[in-house]
Amino acid sequence: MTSNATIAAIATPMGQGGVGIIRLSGPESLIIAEKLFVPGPRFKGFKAYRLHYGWISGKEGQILDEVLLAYMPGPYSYTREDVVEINCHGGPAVLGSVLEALFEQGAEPAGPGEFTKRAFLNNRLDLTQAEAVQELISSPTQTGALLVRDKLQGHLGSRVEKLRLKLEDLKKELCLAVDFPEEDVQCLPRNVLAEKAGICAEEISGLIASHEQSKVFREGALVVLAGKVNAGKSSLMNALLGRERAIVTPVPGTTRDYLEEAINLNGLPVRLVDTAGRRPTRDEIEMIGLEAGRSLIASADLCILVVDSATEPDREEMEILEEVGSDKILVAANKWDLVDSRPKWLDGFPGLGVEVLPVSAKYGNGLEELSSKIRTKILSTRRVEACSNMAPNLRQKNALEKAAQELELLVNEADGEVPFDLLGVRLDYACAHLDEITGRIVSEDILNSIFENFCIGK
Ligand SMILES: Nc1nc2c(ncn2[C@@H]2O[C@H](COP(=O)(O)OP(=O)(O)O)[C@@H](O)[C@H]2O)c(=O)[nH]1
Ligand SMILES: [Mg+2]
Repeated sequence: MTSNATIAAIATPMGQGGVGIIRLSGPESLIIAEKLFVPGPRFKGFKAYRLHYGWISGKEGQILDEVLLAYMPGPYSYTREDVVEINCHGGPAVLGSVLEALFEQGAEPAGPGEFTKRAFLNNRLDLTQAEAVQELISSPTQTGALLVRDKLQGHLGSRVEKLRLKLEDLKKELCLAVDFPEEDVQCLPRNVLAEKAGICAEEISGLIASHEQSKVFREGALVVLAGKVNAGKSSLMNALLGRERAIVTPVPGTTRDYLEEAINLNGLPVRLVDTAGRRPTRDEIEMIGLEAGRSLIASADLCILVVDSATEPDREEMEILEEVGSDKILVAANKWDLVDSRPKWLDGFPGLGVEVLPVSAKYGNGLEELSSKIRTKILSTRRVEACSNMAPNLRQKNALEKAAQELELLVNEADGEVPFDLLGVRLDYACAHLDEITGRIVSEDILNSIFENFCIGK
């Protein structure tokens, strides 16, 4: 499946940087690079895995850049092919001219993710590791990146592979039972088959659950600020962001649409949303804004109900509490700076199982406590830290679900009269779905859809 072409691309992001790297991979890598490389004074020929100082020249012999060139012969390279990496200066024009010179010498432009795809096709990585490369690069926070590292090392892949081996063993036992039907009972009693398949299905369910649990680290948790007009939602949004993003005025109904901004809560990526305040209205624009707010609140991982500490929560605020439920809500008692003593209404809240945190968005008080509460509240329902280092991505989760479905069907059917060879087909299907995850057997379509989301140069 691997193409024989030697491919080249800029591997570092576009823009200005101290260094920009151009990567070549394929049988002609060194030959092409050699044609353009003008060695520095102490050069004594290319040595594998060493840096070589020199210059890259263009077609007319003009110097394009001063570089460090590394030669990594296969199979000990990223792609397992011969790889050359040229460290140039990191400017788009410099990199562009060096890349063009390589194309003139016969290199072909690399497609999206083609280096990693070649690494996969040459068995240096399984598919879960190849996908982890992309997941690692796009992790929004360090904690999120930490969760991907085990996958990059192949731990998810080997876990899935182990599961597959268990299913294969079960299949062998099943075949024995089919071949020697008279010994049916001794070979593989139906209840044992069901039990073994059930154990595998459960293990798969565990992996599926960790997808949900770690989702917040990949996609960010949705935290929605809700409440009545003028409670200080926009002020709190700005205070948490640390800049004046939302317009704040004493005029009720200042925010009519919703605003979304990303923040990093100690490793947890959060999509923080400010919504229009609740109040009865006939204004068409405001009504649309309120509706948008409602559906955001409904899909939020956490809702912060912002209330004015000086006034007892009223019907609209209680309505939000009921809509969301105590699991997914925190109350921010705002404008705490304006109250002299602890307001009486607060005492009614703990009974509802809702936590109330005093804050002053205007003066920046209570924000750290609020931030850390937001984080722990979101994570407490997910047990994220414990088990998500192998969390499958969406594609992998879908394949796991299909595998689990086959096994669950098998468990049910094993109890009845369904013949063993038909039950064996369920095991085959389950294995095929697991193979899609590791890439042991995978269609060209799936491969393309995975790698086309990669950047060029990866
Ligand atoms: N004293 C005091 N005033 C605040 C506080 N937070 C917001 N305000 C004021 O309350 C008014 C409404 O604030 P805003 O953030 O626009 O409320 P929103 O309608 O809920 O978005 C503005 O005049 C703010 O300056 C606070 O913590 N203390
Ligand atoms: Mg507002």
